[in-house]
Amino acid sequence: MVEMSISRRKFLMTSAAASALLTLGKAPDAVARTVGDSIKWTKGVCRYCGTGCGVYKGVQDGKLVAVKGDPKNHNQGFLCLKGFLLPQILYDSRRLTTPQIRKNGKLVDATWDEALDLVAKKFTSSVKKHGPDSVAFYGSGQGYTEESYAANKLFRAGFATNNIEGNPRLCMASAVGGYVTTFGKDEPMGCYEDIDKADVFFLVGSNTAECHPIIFQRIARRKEHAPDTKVVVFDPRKTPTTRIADLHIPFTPGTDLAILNAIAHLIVKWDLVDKNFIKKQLTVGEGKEAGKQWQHYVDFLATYTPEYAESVSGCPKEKIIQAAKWFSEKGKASMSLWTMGLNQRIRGVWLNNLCHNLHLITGKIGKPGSTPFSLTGQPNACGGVRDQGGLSHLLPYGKLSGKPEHRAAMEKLWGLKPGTLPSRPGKHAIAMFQALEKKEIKCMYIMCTNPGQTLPNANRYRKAIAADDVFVVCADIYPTRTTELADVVLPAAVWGEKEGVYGCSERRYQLDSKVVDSPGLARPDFDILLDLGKRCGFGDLLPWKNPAEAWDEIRRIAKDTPYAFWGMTRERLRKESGILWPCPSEDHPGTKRRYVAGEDPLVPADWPERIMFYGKPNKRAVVWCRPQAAPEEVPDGDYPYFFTTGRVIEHWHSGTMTMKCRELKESKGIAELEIHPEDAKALKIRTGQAVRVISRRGNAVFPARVTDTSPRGMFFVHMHDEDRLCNKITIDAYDPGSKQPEFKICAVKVEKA
Ligand SMILES: Nc1nc2c(c(=O)[nH]1)N[C@H]1C(S)=C(S)[C@@H](COP(=O)(O)OP(=O)(O)OC[C@H]3O[C@@H](n4cnc5c(=O)[nH]c(N)nc54)[C@H](O)[C@@H]3O)O[C@H]1N2
Ligand SMILES: Nc1nc2c(c(=O)[nH]1)N[C@H]1C(S)=C(S)[C@@H](COP(=O)(O)OP(=O)(O)OC[C@H]3O[C@@H](n4cnc5c(=O)[nH]c(N)nc54)[C@H](O)[C@@H]3O)O[C@H]1N2
Ligand code: SF4
Ligand SMILES: [Mo]
Repeated sequence: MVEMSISRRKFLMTSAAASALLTLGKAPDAVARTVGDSIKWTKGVCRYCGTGCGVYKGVQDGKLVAVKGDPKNHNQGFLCLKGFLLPQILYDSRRLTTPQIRKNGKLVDATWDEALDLVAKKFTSSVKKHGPDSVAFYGSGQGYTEESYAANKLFRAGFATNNIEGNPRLCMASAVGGYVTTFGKDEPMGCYEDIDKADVFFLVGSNTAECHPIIFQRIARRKEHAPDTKVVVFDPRKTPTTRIADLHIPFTPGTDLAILNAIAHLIVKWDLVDKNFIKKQLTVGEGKEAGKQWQHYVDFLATYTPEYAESVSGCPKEKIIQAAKWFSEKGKASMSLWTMGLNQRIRGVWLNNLCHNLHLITGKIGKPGSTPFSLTGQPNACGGVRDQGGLSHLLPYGKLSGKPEHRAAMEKLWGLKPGTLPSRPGKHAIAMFQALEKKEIKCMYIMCTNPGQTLPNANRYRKAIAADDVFVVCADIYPTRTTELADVVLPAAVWGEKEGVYGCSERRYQLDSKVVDSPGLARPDFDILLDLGKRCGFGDLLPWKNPAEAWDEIRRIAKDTPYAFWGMTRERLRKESGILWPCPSEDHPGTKRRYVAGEDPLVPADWPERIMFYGKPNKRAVVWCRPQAAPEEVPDGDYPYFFTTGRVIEHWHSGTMTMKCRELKESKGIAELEIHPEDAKALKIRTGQAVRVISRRGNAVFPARVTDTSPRGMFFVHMHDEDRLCNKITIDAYDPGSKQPEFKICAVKVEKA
């Protein structure tokens, strides 16, 4: 057989064609023809991105052989190629199938008893000797809700520490900060159906085409049906997303606060604000004098003329004016979607606030097609970590670990003695790895995430994880850049081999199904955590026989909170293709638009307004004055270029899964440094040449690709290549509010390697 690398163009075309085939309802036939007729299909969810596409998993002769889209789910049967190729992530020969313990520097096979007894002994004796905060858990927006919940309970109620974190800190923390400061409660208020009703899309710092392909496809479909639809993309780079844009707003990295404020400035100047909505539903900042509030905002915006924004950002003012015109046009529905270009910034929360502002001042919110919508990256960052309280400062379902009354309420729900839950603040992700570095944290359990590759300033934190006198446990499905540093490696069951609930971007909770057994000794994370809990003496806290029992407890914990999903029984989730919360009772269909009277069951029937922002005590959302502020590190004489990192459609984060799929590895398997032709000329660099990228923190070598996708003065690489660690270069400075690191911007120099 001739091994030929398929071109990327062909790859993308194949992806689209496969998707098209499936929506035409040809899927069962087409897939069955390639895999045979005796296939058994079971409903589930894609385990990759936060789009949360519904799938059917096809099993034949005890093997997961195919995946097809669920036509009844929001994705209407469409999937991207990563989704179709999921079966391959189960069956690579490199799967971890045996627990391993590091002895004399080498990982050697062990039994579960040996491995978990050792983990239990290390964690419990560390708590005894050094106190509860000497242990920590670092989890993931890719674990099931039941798994994250079990870990949360084990660490907070069992070990009595708030050192519970996860990769959503690197991803969604600024979105959480934005929602909470603006609306008082986390999570989007809109839904995917809004896409079908929107006339104008703002895609801000989001490469939707590559990172949320099925959402992007829905936007493209909307444009096809309503050709007047406008798509505006705010991104310093040209991407496959900017390619369908009616307007691309390019700018110097880090200057989009000025642009978003300039858009608000114009809307106010043109008097296209919704005065009635502002008067009845909003405040400007918190604690401002009622009468002067609006004027305070108008005064704040005075600086942000389009001319000023152009001078700060380099984006021609005509483009900013055009974007403002489209967004604010009366009678048109506007939807904004954003992701890491905004969140991974030291001003991530502010940027989120600025997106919300545009919707609030125009009243383009809570109506079909009009909504601010933060796209979630991972399949269960919303359901399993944000909602369920898997970050150090949170407790389940909107409660905070720093609030005595919230801890007391949780203690009651969990049947704990008053005072059991710790009041000491836990550490956020970066602080946690810094505490590991200082040996304040001595034992860490890492589950379903690969921080040895994906933390910023990786040299520093890889060293901390690898240090001899700390004890790090890592549960994964393959050897990774983290397992290579860990003291104990636990083989986990993967998607398809276990069951649990995922919650995607639009508050849709869905049940993912087990269809095959895991190989060797690999076990579901849920079972491993329960087993460890027992060995540590906390069996009573985790009394469930299976994830379904834990789910019932979770439903009970969430009852009477704004997350109300009591109505989502396991039976319903098994039958239905996902339900959007709030869903307070078993006969409730779920809620498309939150806060909206007549739609959201938590808004009282006699509420006189269209919307009730019940997350805030005064039921008003907040318009925030957030000024332009520079990134932590900008180019200078020594490090003259911007460096940014991100994603391509073929691969997933650290590549542990997608690099096991042949078709995906062959397309974009290697991280290339994208260099603008002018920079390449000045630096005398040609495509294919090895280039060393150097920051104040570290360096890595990439083959160059000369292309005009990045603007002059800015380099891009994708983050998926475990042999070329871009995070040795990135910066670990973080947003003071959300503590989310500024992956998207740092300064570098380059030299030929
Ligand atoms: N194929 C694929 N899909 C994924 C993932 C994956 O690994 N692979 N991961 C999932 C996860 S967890 C996440 S968080 C999402 C991420 O989804 P996205 O955020 O869409 O992806 P990124 O490529 O990280 O970054 C988006 C864009 O931010 C731009 N950017 C850089 N600097 C700035 C700036 O100063 N301002 C603005 N406005 N933009 C800037 C970059 O040029 C980039 O195009 O994707 C999810 N989907
Ligand atoms: N340079 C740069 N770095 C970034 C970002 C960026 O934009 N640029 N983005 C950041 C963001 S937004 C995110 S979300 C993070 C993601 O960072 P990570 O979460 O570290 O990356 P993943 O590759 O998704 O890691 C998931 C791990 O879980 C394993 N796994 C898969 N299924 C299971 C399972 O069922 N159980 C267990 N125990 N393990 C499993 C996989 O093999 C993999 O090693 O990266 C962050 N890092
Ligand atoms: S768009 Fe996301 S959820 Fe949907 S199939 Fe692709 S990777 Fe999976
Ligand atoms: Mo993410």
